[in-house]
Formats: sequence, C-alpha cells, structure tokens
Amino acid sequence: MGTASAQRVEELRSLLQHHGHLYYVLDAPTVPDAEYDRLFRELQDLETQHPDLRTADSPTQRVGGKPLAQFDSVRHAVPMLSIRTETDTQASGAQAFDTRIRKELELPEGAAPVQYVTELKFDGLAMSLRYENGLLVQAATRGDGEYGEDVTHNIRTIGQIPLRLHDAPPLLEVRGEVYMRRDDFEALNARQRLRIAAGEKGEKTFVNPRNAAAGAVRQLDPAIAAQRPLRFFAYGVGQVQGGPAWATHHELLQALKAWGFPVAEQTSTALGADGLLAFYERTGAQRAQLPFDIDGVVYKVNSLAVQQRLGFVSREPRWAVAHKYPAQEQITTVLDIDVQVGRTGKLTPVAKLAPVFVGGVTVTNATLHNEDEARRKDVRLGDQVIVRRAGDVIPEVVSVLPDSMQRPDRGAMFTMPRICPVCGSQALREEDEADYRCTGGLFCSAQRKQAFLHFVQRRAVEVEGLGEKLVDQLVDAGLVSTLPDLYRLGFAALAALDRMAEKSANNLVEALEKSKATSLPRFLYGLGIRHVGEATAKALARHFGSMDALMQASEADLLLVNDVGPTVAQSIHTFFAQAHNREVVEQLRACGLHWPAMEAASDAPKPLAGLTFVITGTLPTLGRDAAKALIEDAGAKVAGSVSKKTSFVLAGSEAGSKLDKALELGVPVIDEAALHTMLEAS
Ligand code: 5U1
Repeated sequence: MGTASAQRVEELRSLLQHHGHLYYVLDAPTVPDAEYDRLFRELQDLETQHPDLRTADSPTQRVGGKPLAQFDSVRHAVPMLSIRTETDTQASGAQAFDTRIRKELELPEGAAPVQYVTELKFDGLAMSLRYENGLLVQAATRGDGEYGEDVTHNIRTIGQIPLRLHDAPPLLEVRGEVYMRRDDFEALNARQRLRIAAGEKGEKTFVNPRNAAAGAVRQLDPAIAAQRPLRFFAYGVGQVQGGPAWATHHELLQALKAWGFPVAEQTSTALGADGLLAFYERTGAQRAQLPFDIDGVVYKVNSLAVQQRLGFVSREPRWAVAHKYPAQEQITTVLDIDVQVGRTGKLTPVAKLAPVFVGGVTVTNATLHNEDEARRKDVRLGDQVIVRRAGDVIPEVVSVLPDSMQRPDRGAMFTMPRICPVCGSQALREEDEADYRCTGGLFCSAQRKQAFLHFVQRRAVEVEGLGEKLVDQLVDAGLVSTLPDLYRLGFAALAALDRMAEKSANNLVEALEKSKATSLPRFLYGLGIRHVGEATAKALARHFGSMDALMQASEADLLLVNDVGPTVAQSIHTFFAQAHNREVVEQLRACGLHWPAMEAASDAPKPLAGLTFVITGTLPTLGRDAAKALIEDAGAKVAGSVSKKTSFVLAGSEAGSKLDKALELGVPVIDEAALHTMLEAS
C-alpha cells in the first residue's frame, strides 16, 4: 500500500464528510452533486485497489453487510426516558409547566424567571446512537426504555448521521429522533405505487411519515432501508464519559451541533412562562409549513444542575414536558354502532364511520369507550360527528353536530346489550365500574381469539405469521381452544386450512417451534393476567425468579414486588388459584416452552452484593435514578443517609452534608468513573 494512496483516502474521506455535512445536515451544499459523486467514486476505486484501507467509518460503507435474520436486543447503558405529556393542549399548558417547576424549586414569588430550552416534538422514532472513540458502534431503538433493538445496520445508511466524530468524548451516546419529511414520504409512496402497479410482490404504500420511518428502521435488509429517505434530529445525550462539563442543555445541544449532528433550527431558549407560551404559539402558527410532522413542542429546564435537582418521577424527568397541540379533528357520518369484545371480556361500543382522513390516516372506526360515554355524547346512527385522532391513540368520537341532534327521524339512544354479542353469555357491569364484561371467559370465542393474539404478539412469546385472520380461522374451526392447543396443531392440521399454502403451514410450524424458547417475563406477560403489563411481568420475573415460585406466592408475597399493589396482587393470586390456569402453564411447559432459569441469575453472586451505597451531588453523566438502578442491578443497596455501615459514598459535584459525613466517618468516597470501573471489573 503506498502512503500516497493512504493519504489520498484520508483526504477524500474528510472532503466527503465535510460536503456530506453541508448537504445532508445544513442543506447548503457548496459543490455540485457531480463533484461529490466524483470524489465518492475516487474513494471507492482506491478502496477496491487497496482493501486494507477500507474502514467501517468510510462514507462508502454506509450500506454494507448482509441482511440480518433478526434484531439483537441491547440494554441501554442509561435508560431512555419518556417525556411527560402536558394534557392541557391550550396555551395554559405552558403556564402549568412553569408553575410546577417554580413550585418544585420552591422559588418565592417575584424570583427571576426560569430559563428553558424550547424544542420541537418530532413525530418520529426515538433513537440512541453510541459512539466509542468517535466511531458509531451502535444504534438502538427506545424499546421499553431499558432494552431496545440494535438497528445499527439501518441507521448507518442515514446520511445525516456521522459515522465518525472529531474531538468527541471517548464514550458518547446521542439521543434523538429518526423521522421522514413529508415530501420524501409522498415521493416514497409514489414509487411504491409504481412498484405495486408493476406487480412487485410484498410492496405496499405507507400510512404516514412516521409509519414509513418506523418500517424502514425495522428492515432486516440495510439495502432496503437505504432507499428510504430517513433523517435525524438530535436532542440530548445518554451515557457520556470524558466529555466537556456542560452547564446547560443549550450548551450540550451546541456541542452536538459542532460534532455534526442536526439540531432543529427552531430550537431556542425561553424565559419563564411567557417565553414558553410565545414559542408554543409561534411554532403552532408555523406547524403546517414545516417540512416534517410534529405533534407539539418540548420545554426543558436549561440548567443541568437544576435538572439534577428536579430528578424524575417513575420514568419521566420532572424537568421536561411535551406540550401537544390540540388533536386533529374531522367531521364524518356514523354508519353503525358495533359492540366489540376485548381480551378481558370488556364490551366496547365502536362507531363505524364513513371513511375520513384525520391526522394522516383514514379512519373508519372510533371508540365510544363505554355505555355512559356513548349516552353522554348521545351518538346515534346517521349522526354527523366530530372524530379526533391524537397521535397513536385509537380515534374517538368527540361530539355530535348540533344539526344532527335536531333530525326528526333520529333513531334510539345507544344501550349496551345485556348479553355478549359474540357468545350470548350474560354481560355484567360491576358496581363502581364503567364497563360491561362478558362473563363467558374462554368459552367466548372473542375472548379466546384475543387471548391467543395477546400470547403470540411480538412482545410476548412471538409467533411470527400468526395474525388476526389465522387466529379467527383456528378458533372458528374449533382447532384451538386453549393456548397449548396451538403447539399441538402440527403441519397437517394447518395445511388443511382454507387458503393455507404448504409453505405457509411449514413457516408457521417453524415459528411455533421457535417461539418455545422464550423468557420468563415474556411468557408471564403473554398469559394475559389482568393488570399484568410488560413492566409488571418483568418485575415479577425478577423478584420470584421462577414460574413455580410465582405460582405459589401469596398475596402478601406479591405485595413485596416493586409496583405491585393490592389490586394487581389479588388479580395474580386469583389467576393462579384457578386449577385450569395452572394446567395451561403446565401444558405449555410440557409442549416445550422454556426460558433461561432466572433463579440461576439471581443466585449467581452479584458483583456488588452486600454493599451499601449513598449517592450525593450531581454526577457528570448518570442521573440519580440511573445510578441507583446500576448499583441495585449489581446487587448492592442504595441508602438515603451515611452511617458507619455505608460501604461507599458516590459523590458528584456540589455534594453537601453527606460528603462531609462520609469524610468524618472515614467512609470511602468514589466518583462516577470509579463506579463504572467497579462494575466493569466485576
Ligand atoms: N425535542 C425532544 N423530543 N424529545 C422526546 N426532546 C425530547 N426529550 C425526550 C423525548 C422522549 O426525553 C427527554 C426529556 C428524556
């Protein structure tokens, strides 16, 4: 390899990175596209002649690698938090946030206004980008905040995302949003329509930019993702080691910009409630002209020290809020009112609507929630109604137009049927409950179908290819009535179903086989125990370690689990007290469903077991909750005050009396870097 070639390769990469940044991020290219292409080809040629000069961060390597078989799960070093939504979509929502902050900070009346950063709330997909020694090594979706999916191969194809950073900290996680512009989305759909017209298999159009972006990010083949016009905006950081000591969120955003990340130009600083309100109104007025979708704005306390002081409530920081704009609404006609039966037997009245385009999707169904709501709004057949769709939530009927209310031929007011419309069992409404429920349990085919769909979904045991239509067929044909029946079906029974090709039957048998290797939290969640969502399933699995221990737990035992209150404890206990539910678990295990023993994990010596930590002051990168979670995961306790029994005090800047006490008692004091070393060394 000649040094001249090596030098030219480096030169070309720098030039391409520079022009790429001007083109993709700043939207201000200084050379014609043809010149960029010429430099790109020169680099490609040199790398072909000297394969040893090819590196992962080369601009030629954005689309590379083979399609994946599946996504790996990755644990976020610092959890990806959610953001609290201000429910007041009026201007007063801005005032409400400022009032809360001032109260939390105990600011006296007349104290100076709080400084904020104001940002856009992008309608995209949250993403965490991890750079080690300046190189992009991992991109992960938010997932449940703790674990996401590794989508590095697709994210590398986004021209706006730097593959290499200069003068960046050795470890830097950048958080932001992947999105698609509206014009790019329209062009993509136009291309998709051509493909469909040309008879290309498996092609479809997308509902809105966010769905198109999400679909692209979750492509197993990076070559396909590369054809989807994705973009990125940065708005924060996760784990950072060895970075500059930022004092404000604004400084942090400036640093991200300097490293080459796109930060929305609308991002600004604001003083007090008036400043927030002005931003809310200004952005609201510009919203339709923005080239991408937003569903609101974000307010963040600017000072990082004050952010630390404010801390978190569950998984949401107190120092930030998303202030949404009023949901989009449209008028349409009620064609019918159906009653749907959910997994837990809940009966929901649903208005069937003349198709209407609201907030980027065509809506044909809208929930009326329950009998009281349907009657309060007095929605009847043939009425003209206002339909609202806010973000991803199920569309709802807001109200009936006054003219419709005056119609002389108006039908009768809605009443909930007293028998289940699917199985004919009695429908009962318990005292103090808004909902009627079918009492048929798994006798009711609607509940059975929902129970199957819940069990086979991606977040539970995941049986790929087993969707609504197939579950309908299996249940209606009487082929499955309990969950274990699924695993006893076999190829012959599946292949004999209407419209089932041999290949699909084979795929399904394989998917069922694959789903047998699951995890305890997924299995538990899949059982569909009332009040047991994903987070509770995880907490239960972590606490009890095994299915048997959980099944034997008393209500008192269950109450010891984090986040489990009396209602949830009772629901779990009642579920496992039923012989038929225990039987289902046994049969599923007999069918081969298995998961890694968590007992072993919890019995395995944890690196910091037996130690007690006290955290004080502002840590450079970890929030207090994140530090606590890391320490507890490693088996140690986190206490609130320092005593002789304290093993270590983890101190950040502005540590106060706890640090003094530690020094007085001779308790070892460590900083965040030392904590990381302890965790890595163990
Ligand atoms: N602009 C912006 N969007 N967004 C979303 N900032 C921002 N921050 C977020 C989220 C979920 O979370 C942090 C406040 C943790």
